[in-house]
Amino acid sequence: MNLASFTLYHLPPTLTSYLCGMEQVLRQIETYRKEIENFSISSPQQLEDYRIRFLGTKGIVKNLFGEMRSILPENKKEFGLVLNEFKQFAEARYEALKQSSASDQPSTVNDLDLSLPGNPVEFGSRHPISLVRNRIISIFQRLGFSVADGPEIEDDWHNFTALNLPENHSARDMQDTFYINQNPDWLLRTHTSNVQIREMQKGKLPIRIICPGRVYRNETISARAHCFFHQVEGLYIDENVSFADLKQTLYFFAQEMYGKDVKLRFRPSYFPFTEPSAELDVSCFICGGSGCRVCKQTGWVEILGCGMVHPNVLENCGIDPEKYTGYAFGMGIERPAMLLYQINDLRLFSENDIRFLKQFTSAV
Ligand code: 2NL
Repeated sequence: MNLASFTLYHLPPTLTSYLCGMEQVLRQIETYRKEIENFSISSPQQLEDYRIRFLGTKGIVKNLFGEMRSILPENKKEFGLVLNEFKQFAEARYEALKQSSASDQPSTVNDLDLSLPGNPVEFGSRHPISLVRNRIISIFQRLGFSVADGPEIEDDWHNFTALNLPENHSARDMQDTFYINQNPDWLLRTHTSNVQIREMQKGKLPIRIICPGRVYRNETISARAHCFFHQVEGLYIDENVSFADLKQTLYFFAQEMYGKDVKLRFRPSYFPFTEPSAELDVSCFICGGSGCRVCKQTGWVEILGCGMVHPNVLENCGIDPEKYTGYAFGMGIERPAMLLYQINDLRLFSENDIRFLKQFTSAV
C-alpha cells in the first residue's frame, strides 16, 4: 500500500477541512512523516522526547490508531495497512536515532584528562552533642555499663505508666507531650527511661546500662528551650545495690567529666520513679566555686537527677523488689555542651549551619 495512490499532495491546506475523515488523517500522516525524516537529536533527552511524541502511550501513533473509529467500514482495511506502515517507519527511525546517539558517546579512554584535579573530599566533623554524648558514654563504659537503645515513638505505658506516673500527672498533659494523632496511645518519648523499662522487662539480671538518645517535649522554641533535646540515662539493678554505690559511681563520673578537684553536693528531690531522689550539683567548673555568671554566684552547677529505683517500677517490669534494688540517673546533654563550647543558643544545635558545625572539626 502506497500513500501516493491517494494523490492528495496537490490539495491546498485550506481544503483540508472539507475532506472526509480518512483523507484528512492521511494528510496528517504525511506531515508527521516529514517531521520524522527531519528529526535529529543531540542529547538523550531529545531521543526520549521523540519517543514520547511519536511512540508513547499518548503519542501520535497511538492517536492515529484511535482515528480508526471515524473511518468508513469499506476503507478500514486499507487505512489499517497505511497506519501499520507508518508505525514501522516511526519505530525504525527511533532505533536509528538511538544507534547514532549511542555511537556519539565520548570514548572514556580518549576523552579522559588525567591531569585535571580531582573532586576534593571534605572532612566533616562530629556534632558537639555527639562529642559530649560520647564522652559521657565512654566514662560509664569504663565502669562496666553497656549502651542500650529503644524506640523514639513509644506507647503511654512504657513512657509513663511503668514509671509510676499517676494517670493525672502533669507530664502527660497535651501541653507538654507530643501525642500521635493516628493512635492516642502513642507519643514521642519524653525521656529515654522507656529503654530502661524495656531492658528490665527482658528479665535478664543484673542490668548495668547507659541509654543515650533524643527526647521530645512540646515547648515553644527559643534560645533556651527546644521541642527536642538529648539525654543520657543510666540504670544499675542487682542484689544489694545501695545509694552509696550511686554516690561513688557519680563521683567517678563527675571527676572524669569536670576534673579531679570537683566537689559534689546531693540535694533531696522528688521523681515519681525513684525513692529516695536527689539532684546532683558539682562545684562550678568555670570559677571553681568562687561565684560567676554560669553558677549564678552560688558556686554550684546542677548536672543531673538520680535516685533509687522505686519498688513500683521494679514490680511493673516483673522484677522482685524484695530481692533486687537499683539506682537510676538522668542528665541532659545540651547544657554541658553549651557550657563546654560556649554556645549561647540551643537552636544552633539543630539548624545544620555549616559555619557553626565546622567549628568543631578539631574538638574532642
Ligand atoms: C533528670 C532526671 C532521672 C531517672 C531519670 C529512671 C529510669 C527508670 C527508673 C527510675 Cl527506668 N529512674 N530514670 C531517675 C532519676 C532521675 O532524670 O533531670 N533528667 C534530665
